[in-house]
This record gives sequence, structure tokens and C-alpha cells, in this order.
Amino acid sequence: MKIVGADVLITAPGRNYVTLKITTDEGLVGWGDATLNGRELAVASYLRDHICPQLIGRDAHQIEDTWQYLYKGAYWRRGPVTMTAIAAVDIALWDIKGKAAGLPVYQLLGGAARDGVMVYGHASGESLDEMLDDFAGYLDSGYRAVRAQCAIPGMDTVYGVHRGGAGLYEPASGHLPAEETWETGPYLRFAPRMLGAVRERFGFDVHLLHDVHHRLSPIEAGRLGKDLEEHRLFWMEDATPAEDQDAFRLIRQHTTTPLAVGEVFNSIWDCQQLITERLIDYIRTSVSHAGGISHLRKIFSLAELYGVRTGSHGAGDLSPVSFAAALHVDMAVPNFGIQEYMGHRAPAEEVFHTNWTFRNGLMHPGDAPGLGVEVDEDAAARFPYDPKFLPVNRRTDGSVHDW
Ligand code: CS2
Ligand code: MG
Repeated sequence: MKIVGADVLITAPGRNYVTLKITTDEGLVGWGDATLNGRELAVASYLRDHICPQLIGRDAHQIEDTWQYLYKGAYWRRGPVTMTAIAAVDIALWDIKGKAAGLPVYQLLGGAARDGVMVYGHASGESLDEMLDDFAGYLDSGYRAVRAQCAIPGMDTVYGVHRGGAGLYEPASGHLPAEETWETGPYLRFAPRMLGAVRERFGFDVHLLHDVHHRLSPIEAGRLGKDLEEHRLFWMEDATPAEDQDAFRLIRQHTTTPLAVGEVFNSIWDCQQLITERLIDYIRTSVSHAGGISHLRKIFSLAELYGVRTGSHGAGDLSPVSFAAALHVDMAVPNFGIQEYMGHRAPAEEVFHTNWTFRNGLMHPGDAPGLGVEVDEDAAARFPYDPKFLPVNRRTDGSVHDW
């Protein structure tokens, strides 16, 4: 089965998504997600200008060979743009293989290792009470796990609290990112109180997660982890800037709060030390930013060997195509931990028709052949690209800080 078409769609139904469409001579179509939030056009060009022409005429069934061809063949390896582009091809080819076999992708990956995939939702608020009410809403809808983020008293803006509509961290359209302010002291004092309030109101039966978004130094992270121990978090996410794998050794020495990291990683090399030295408990690499289903499976297999569980990134800037791909992988891997589910803003469902289901806190990708997501190209054309950026973060003295 030969590839006869490879086309890139850029659409913004609720937010920007870049989607790769691969067509075969047997009339099968596979979809891949190539969205890299705030740098969308770089991946679109990498695909259109460099990869798509190389795909024409290749055997659509040779997923691993195509992966190796694109990774090793380019000479310039890794990096978010390259690995997101390769991921899009890989995801689309798994979609095609499933459709050709008449099977959902999770069956091709070894079949269901569980009944469903436990997901966590995002509770947030501009005040403690607002966050707690939002949290209660997730419990009412059946969630077994919820992440809590809250505005810090005295600070203008803080990551994870979506103002002006759920599911977006990019405040404004335009050609310049917004700037936010941050100070570590107030956060370190407030976070234990905020997460303690969740335990006080809802008890310990719900899994509680929190994202630090790379903002602490290793010793600050150690202290926060220690302060949070009594609240028994499911995990503390991205405590320090993720590229410094060694930093986790120091955090580990100081706390038994479980550690998660990886949404900005794009290859197995970014987390090799973290996994093999057992410095983390959950690896959060995503299918669309870490080389697709083929590469993600290798990362998760390495993690399995060292007792590290999975917890894939599933923010709204990963399109429904990659969210579905994540669910298929989650269904099949033995060391699955949890899956983030932020959801997608309306009108995303006009463009992406999905098959997944949610029941009692568990999601299932559905049994349609392939990934179970179809893209309506006419609908996509109604939502043109809308340049947006993630915010830049500055401390109150004006210096740029990690985001
Ligand atoms: C995040 C993301 O979901 C998460 O845990 O940290 O929301 C992240 O900020 C965005 O995906 C960036 O595009
Ligand atoms: Mg995060």
C-alpha cells in the first residue's frame, strides 16, 4: 500500500491545530497531530517543505522504517519541531494500519491491558473557594483524579488558572506574547495551604495532582515536596526546569512526594537518566511531541523496566488526534499510570469527530478501526490560523523566569 498524498491542514477551531493527512493508493486516509503550541508554522513548514515530498511512494505499512528514515536520515536529530513532525507521520501511519486491519490501534499494540484509562481533569480558580467549587464539579462528573491550580493571593497571574474561558493559557491573539509576573515566596507559602484545603473538603479518596510548571530551584522543590507530603499527592509535576535531569536527584533526597515530568521532552534521550536512575515516578512525554506512537512506546517500555509509570501530557493544545492516540497507547501499556484530559474547546468538535467515551472517571478510545478520529476538512477551512503565544514569565524585578 503506497502513500500517494501528504497534506498539512492548519485550522483554529477554538485554538490552533496543525494536522497531517496521509492518503494511500487504496483510498485509506490517516490523520496525525503536528501541533506545537506557539510554534505551529515551523512544524507545518518542516512537514510541507521537507517531509511530505519524501513520503510519496513509500509503503504506508512500514511505520518503523519510515520513522528511522526520517530520524536518522535528516542527520539533525531530536528537538521539538523535528520530533513533532515525525510524530505526525507516525500517528497517521498507525491510523492507516488500523484502518487497513479493521482494528482499533490499541489492538495492534497488544490489546487492552485494562478496562479503561483513568484521566485527570483540571480544577482551577481565582480564589480558593472558586477552585474548590470547580474541583467539586469534577467529582460530580465522575472523575477519580483532579489537578488543582489556584491564583496566588497578591499575584496578578498564575499558570494553570484559565481566565476568560476554560482550556486556554494563551491570553491574547497577536504577534507578541503576553507577559506575566511570578514570585516564588508567596507561591511556596500558598501551595501547601491550597492543596490542604482540597484534602480538608474532599478527603483522601480522590487522586490529587498539582503542576509547578518548572518554576522552582531544586532545593525549593525539595522543600515544597516535603511540605506537601501530608496531603498525599498523586504527583508534583514539573517542579524544576525539565532539561536538568540531575536536579531530580536533589529533589528526591528531600521528599517522598511522587514526581512527574516530561511534557516538554521529545525523545528517550531527554529522560534516560531520570528513568534509569529512578529519579521520577511518572513520565509525562506525549505522543505528538515525542516522536509518535512508535517512539513513545519505547520510552514507556524503558520506564516499565525501572518501575516508572506513564502520565501522558493531554493539554488542550494537543489535538483530538493525538489525544486519541494517547488513549490507545494507555490502553495497551502495562505500566500505565494516568492520562491528563483537559478537553478541547468548542468548536473543535465540528472539525474533529471523535469516538472516545468517558464513564466513571475512565476513558476508552472506542473500537472504530484506526485511531477513531476523523477530520472534517470543510469545517477546518472555516477556522483560519490565529497567531497566539504562551505567555512569557517575569519576576517582579523584571527578570525573565521559567514558564
Ligand atoms: C501543561 C500544559 O497540561 C499541562 O500540564 O503544563 O498546559 C502546557 O502549559 C501547555 O500544553 C503548553 O502548550
Ligand atoms: Mg504541565
